[in-house]
Amino acid sequence: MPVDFSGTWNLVSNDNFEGYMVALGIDFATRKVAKMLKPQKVIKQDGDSFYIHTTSTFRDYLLEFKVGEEFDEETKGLDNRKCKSLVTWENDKLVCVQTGEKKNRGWTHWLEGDDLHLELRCENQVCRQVFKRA
Ligand code: VLZ
Repeated sequence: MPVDFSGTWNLVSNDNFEGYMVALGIDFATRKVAKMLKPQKVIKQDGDSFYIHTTSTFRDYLLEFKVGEEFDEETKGLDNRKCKSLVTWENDKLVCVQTGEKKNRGWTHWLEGDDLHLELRCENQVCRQVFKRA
């Protein structure tokens, strides 16, 4: 059985989100609000087609892509940059490389036990998030 990320997931831990937001150039006031949030992710996976909706009381962010197909991403409501994004499988991990103005930008999703993990990378900062099924 291939890995299936589908479901509704609630954030339970968020390590160094602050450092990640600073690396993205998010302003102080926005960071202050954003780091208090407990975002929820709704993921719909159909084979290699993904819908990942990150929602919160403050901002939300929708990403739709197919694994292996590069797409133009505009991080509206986040740092508002444009990048070329490509998501690939690395074994059972879903790895995104976001090529653009920011070096070393991307993220990785994987499942560990009943938890959904997300590592967010930008420049020299790594944010580690863990989600549990709602
Ligand atoms: O996740 O790129 O699941 O896009 C945080 C919303 C969304 C809270 C972070 C507001 C998106 C923040 C992380 C205001 C600055 C992300 C991908 C992997 C899908």
